[in-house]
Amino acid sequence: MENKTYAGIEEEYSKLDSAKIVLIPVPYDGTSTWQKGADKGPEAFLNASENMELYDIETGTEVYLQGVYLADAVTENSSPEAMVDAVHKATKKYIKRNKFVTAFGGEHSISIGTIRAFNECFDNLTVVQLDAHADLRKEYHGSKCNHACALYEASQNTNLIQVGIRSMDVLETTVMDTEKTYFAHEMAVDDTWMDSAIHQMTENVFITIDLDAFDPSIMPSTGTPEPGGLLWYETLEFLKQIFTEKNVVGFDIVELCPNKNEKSSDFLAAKLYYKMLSYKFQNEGVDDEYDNSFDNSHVNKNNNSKFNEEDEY
Ligand SMILES: [Mn+2]
Repeated sequence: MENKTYAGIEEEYSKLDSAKIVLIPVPYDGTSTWQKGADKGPEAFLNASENMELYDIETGTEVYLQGVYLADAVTENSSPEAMVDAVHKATKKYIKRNKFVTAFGGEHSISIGTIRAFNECFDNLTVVQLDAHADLRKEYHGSKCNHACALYEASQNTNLIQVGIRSMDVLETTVMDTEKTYFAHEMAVDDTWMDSAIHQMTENVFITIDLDAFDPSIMPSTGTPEPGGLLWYETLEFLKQIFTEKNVVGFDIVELCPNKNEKSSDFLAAKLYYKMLSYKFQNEGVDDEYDNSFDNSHVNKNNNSKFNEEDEY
């Protein structure tokens, strides 16, 4: 990837030591079943980000001043399992350095690694998934790390809330918690879904956005577009409410499948990412010290701690 800094920001805002935010690109597309191309997502997203205004009108902030470190891309692709391990490791490394960690895919299976890391580092984690597809298969095409399985693990060990769902296999109904699932056809006729979903969240929230959650009219460049998706302002309203009321500990955005003749999707992804950072840091001064609320005492106190296996960071 040619991009040296995120959004072309000056070097002083892009250094790991001082940056509060870390962005991990994961250009992985090993298991997609229909249209390939999500491996080109991070580059298209970064290129679009370089052509974006860095002042956010709504919050009146320039969030890049908080510092954004563009990490080395995770390029491990020898197997879906090895990719997930590499993403898990990179994510955890930066969480432990007290950063606000974000990732950009790549297909949705990368989120198995990010969510696993956040779930190990934060108590009572809620995962909010915006997605057209349930992604709850336990195994698909011989792997537990297929994109169709992206949220199975989270369904078993986190408080998973699924939003925008409009496509799934009948077998997934046996895994799905319908009390915490907001189907697109119901959201279309019910304006209480946002409050209801937020009410079900614990304090620590990780957000995973599969861009196919959006309606294909505004987000056509994704591997498996589905009609009847989320629109821009309702999505921002929902996200803003989560960032305001909860402790969002990190997020990832996946499944941008760029098309050289259709650039608006790349810009939507770029703007969405920047908006989420703007909401996260809107009340934080540039000189305030960031505390990602990860408690290092977990690591040192207890020798049986789940952090011991790979503390070499
Ligand atoms: Mn998905």
